[in-house]
Amino acid sequence: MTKPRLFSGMQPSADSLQIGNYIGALMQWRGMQDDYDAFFTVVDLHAITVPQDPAQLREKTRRTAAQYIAAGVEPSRSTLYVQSQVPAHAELAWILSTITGFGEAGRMTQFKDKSQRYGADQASVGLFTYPVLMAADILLFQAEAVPVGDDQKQHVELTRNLAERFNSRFGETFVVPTPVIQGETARIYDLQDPTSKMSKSAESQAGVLYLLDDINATAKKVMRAVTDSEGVVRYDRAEKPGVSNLLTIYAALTGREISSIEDEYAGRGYGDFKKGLRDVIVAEFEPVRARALELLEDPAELDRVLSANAERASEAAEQTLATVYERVGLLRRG
Ligand code: AQP
Repeated sequence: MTKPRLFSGMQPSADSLQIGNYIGALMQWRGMQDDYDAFFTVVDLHAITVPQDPAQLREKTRRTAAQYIAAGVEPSRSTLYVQSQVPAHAELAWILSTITGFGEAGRMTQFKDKSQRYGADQASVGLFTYPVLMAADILLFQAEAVPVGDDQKQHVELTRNLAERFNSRFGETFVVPTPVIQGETARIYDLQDPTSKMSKSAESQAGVLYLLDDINATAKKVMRAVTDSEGVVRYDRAEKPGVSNLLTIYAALTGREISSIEDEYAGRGYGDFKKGLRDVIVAEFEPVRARALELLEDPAELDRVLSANAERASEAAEQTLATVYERVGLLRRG
């Protein structure tokens, strides 16, 4: 029996992924490989929607792929490749952009956030059409499931709308995908500013836990995380965003209920709680970091694996693209 398709990806926009990427996406990816024909992409074409240094971008792309593998994505079971090595992504994005409303694209909150960060004059058209490229990524593979963090939900909604619009205008072509989002753990916040989403390319790195950071630096960041003056380990997102965020991370990494962690630390204060969390994070990160760094010692082998996987991805993508071109009425080369 053929397995349903799954698509997901991350931008190579930093030297290292952060714990939100790990909990919100990678942990899910790892667990879904058995049940799905999965495509995991390093979305470098998305990363260039904001300025990137060319040499560093190549390095970040390899580093991102190495972290996927180190976190448990198996390139012999799932298709792990680099987006720009499969031209069909950009080709389908163009077609989809012709059926996307300007106002519809303008409502995407990520564009609003990022264009504010870079300033209206610096924000590129590519940043504006980012969600259309993401829709193309997903629809190319006829993916049924799209495991993402909560921040990407709006983009998957747009993808669904575009798939339905194309299907009704040109005939059944695309599978309409469903976002797979893990409730409470779907959004991890910055440790120094626990009302903002943690981001790998954040301006200040003080509140970001990077997978590839020196493990002592990570431990220090956990111990310095912002809490509150109540001194009680208790989940309350509105009143206690810092402690609630730490509880979310603890629960996600251990698979425990938040209430059981609250019980364990009842009457013990934040120092003990942070030490407990630090140990959990260090134990989780250490093997992933070691494996990723080992893979990066042989970039030629990593590049070879990625190229072979891109071949596999191209075959699947070209099939969808050929149907789309046919449906839209483009005259094909004889
Ligand atoms: N803080 C987060 N909590 C839970 N999930 C998160 N994700 C990202 N941040 C969190 C999920 O990780 C995947 C990576 O997506 P991406 O690299 O394409 O872009 P992003 O969502 O914009 O991630 P970052 O880390 O914030 O990157 P930059 O700084 O480059 O913008 C997605 O599944 C996302 O939901």
